[in-house]
Amino acid sequence: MLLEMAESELMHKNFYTVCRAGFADDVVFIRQTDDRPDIYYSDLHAQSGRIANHLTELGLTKGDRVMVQVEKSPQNLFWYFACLRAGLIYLPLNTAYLEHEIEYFVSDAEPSLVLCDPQKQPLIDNFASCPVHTLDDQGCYSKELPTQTDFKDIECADDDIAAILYTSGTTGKPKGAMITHANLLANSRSLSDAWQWQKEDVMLHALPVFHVHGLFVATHLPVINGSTIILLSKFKPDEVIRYLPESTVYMGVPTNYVRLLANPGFNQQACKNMRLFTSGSAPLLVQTFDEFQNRTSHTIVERYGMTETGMNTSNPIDGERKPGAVGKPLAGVEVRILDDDDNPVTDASPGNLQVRGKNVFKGYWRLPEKTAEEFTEDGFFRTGDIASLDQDGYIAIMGRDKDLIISGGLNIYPKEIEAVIDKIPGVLESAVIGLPHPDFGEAVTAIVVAEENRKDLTESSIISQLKSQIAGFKVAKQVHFVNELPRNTMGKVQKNILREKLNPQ
Ligand code: MCA
Ligand code: AMP
Repeated sequence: MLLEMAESELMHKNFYTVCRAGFADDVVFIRQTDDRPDIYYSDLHAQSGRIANHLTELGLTKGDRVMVQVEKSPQNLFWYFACLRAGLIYLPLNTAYLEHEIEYFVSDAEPSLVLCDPQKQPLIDNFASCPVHTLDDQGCYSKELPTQTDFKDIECADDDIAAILYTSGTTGKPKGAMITHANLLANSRSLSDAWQWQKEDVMLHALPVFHVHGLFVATHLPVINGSTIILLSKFKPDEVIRYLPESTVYMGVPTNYVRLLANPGFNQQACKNMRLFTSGSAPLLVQTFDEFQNRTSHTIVERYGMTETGMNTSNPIDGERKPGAVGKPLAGVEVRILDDDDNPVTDASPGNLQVRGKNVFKGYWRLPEKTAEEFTEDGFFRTGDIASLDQDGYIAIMGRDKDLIISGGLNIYPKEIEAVIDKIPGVLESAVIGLPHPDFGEAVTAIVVAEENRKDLTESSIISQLKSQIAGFKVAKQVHFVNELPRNTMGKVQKNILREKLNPQ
C-alpha cells in the first residue's frame, strides 16, 4: 500500500513526481461531461510539462508565487500540477472574490504571475505589478504555450512550499497558509489508506478547486492512485445524479448532501455503484446523516480537516461510522484535547483540540509571530475547534473557540463583514453572527445600530452595499436593526445573546 513507501521518497522529488510514479499514461485522468473527449494521464504529463516550460521561460523560479483565479477546468488542474513540477507556489483564489479582496491577496503574496478569467484581467492589471495572463472557462490560455512537453521536474525538500491557501482570520485579514510538498504527500497517503482507495475508483468531482477539499482531497487521491476523475464544472444536483452511476466515490460539504436529498431523483439506483461518500468542511447534521442512510442505504463517512492541517480524522471504512462524530485520527496525525489551563481532558468533556503531524502546515506567509502563537512549544497546532473524545476514541467537534461562521462549507470571519458594514455612512456599529440555516448550515446575519433618523438604511441597502464590496457568499442573508448591542462588563459584544434572541430554541 501507499503508506509503506519510504517516507524519504520526497527528499529529491516534488509531490507531482511521486504521483507520477503511481499513474499509467493510458488511463483516463479526466472524464469530461457533454461528450468532450477523455483526457489521459499522458495528457496531464504532457500539458503540465508544456506549462512548466512556459513558466520557466517567463523567468519564474523556485518559490515564486503563481496566483490563480479561474473557473474550474481540466486546464486549471494542468496549471496546478505544472506549478508543483516547476517548484512554484500555487496560490488559488475563490472565483467569488471581488476587487478589494483580490488586491489584498496580490499585495500580500506578491505573485510573479496572475492567471485569471479574461473579464477580471483589466481590473487586476490596475494593481498587480506582475504579468496578468488569462485562462477562460473553456481552458483557453491567452498566450502561446511551447510545444516542448518534456520538463525536468524541480527537486523539492520536505519543507518546500507547494501552495499557499488563504484562510480568513479573527483579526479580519486573511492569512496565507504555507502548505509543503511533504504535507501533501503525507495527507494523500494517510487518506488513501484510511479510505482503502482502489486504482479502479472513479471520483465524481463537483467541488471547487480553490480549497483543500476540492484541490487536495478530491484531486490528489485519484491522482496519487492513478484513478479517473469525472470532473463537473460546479455542483448541480441533477448533474451529480446523472454521473453517480458511473462513479464509486463522491466527496461533499453538508450543503451538497442536503441539496441531493431534496432531489427526488437521488435514490438507491443512482448510488448503485458507489463505494464511498465522504462529508467535511462543516458539521454534518445527524438528521442529514440519517436521511441519507434511509434514502440510499449508504453511510456517509464524515471526516474533519482544516486548511492549515489537511485532513486530521475520519470515521472508518470498516467499523462504525458514528453520526455527529468525525472519527479517529488518521495515521501519522496526533490529536489531543486540553482544557483552558492546558491540562489534558481525561473524560468525554469538551476541550481545545490540537494536532501535530506531517500533515500540519509550515506556517502563515510572512507572519512569523502569528505562526508562533498558533503552535505550542511541543509543536502542536491550535485548531481553535472545541472537541470531545468518547470511550471508543471517536472525536466529535462540539463548537469553535474562534468567531467563525461556516456557510455552505465556506469560512466567513464576522470581523471582516463587520468592518465593511461599519464603514457604511449612518452605521454606528454592527455585529455579525451565524444563525442555523436549512441549506447553508449557518447563515450570515448582521445586526446593525444606525444613527437616528437614517431611514435610507434598510436591510436591502446594507445587503447591496455588501454585495458591491465582498464575495457573495459572505454577504449577510438577513439584516436586523437594534438600538444598541448587548455588551458584557468588559464592553465585549455578547453574540450569544444576539443568537438566542434571533433564534430562540
Ligand atoms: C454561494 N452562495 C452562498 C454560498 N455559495 N451563500 C452562502 N454560503 C455559501 N457557501 C450564494 C452566492 O453568493 C449567490 O448569491 C447564490 O448563493 C448562488 O451562487 P452560486 O455560485 O450559484 O452558488 P451555488 O452553486 O449554489 O453554491 C453553493 C455551494 C458552494 C455548492 C454549497 O458554496 C460550494 O461549492 N461550497 C463548498 C465549498 C468548499 O469546497 N469548501 C471547502 C473549504 P446571490 O444569488 O445573492 O448572488 S473548507 C476546506 O477545504 C477544509 C480543509 C475541509 O475540511 O474541507
Ligand atoms: P477551513 O479554515 O476552511 O479549512 O475550515 C476548517 C474548519 O472547518 C475547521 O477548523 C472546523 O471548524 C470546520 N470543519 C471542517 N470539517 C468539519 C467537520 N466534519 N465537522 C465540523 N467542523 C468541521
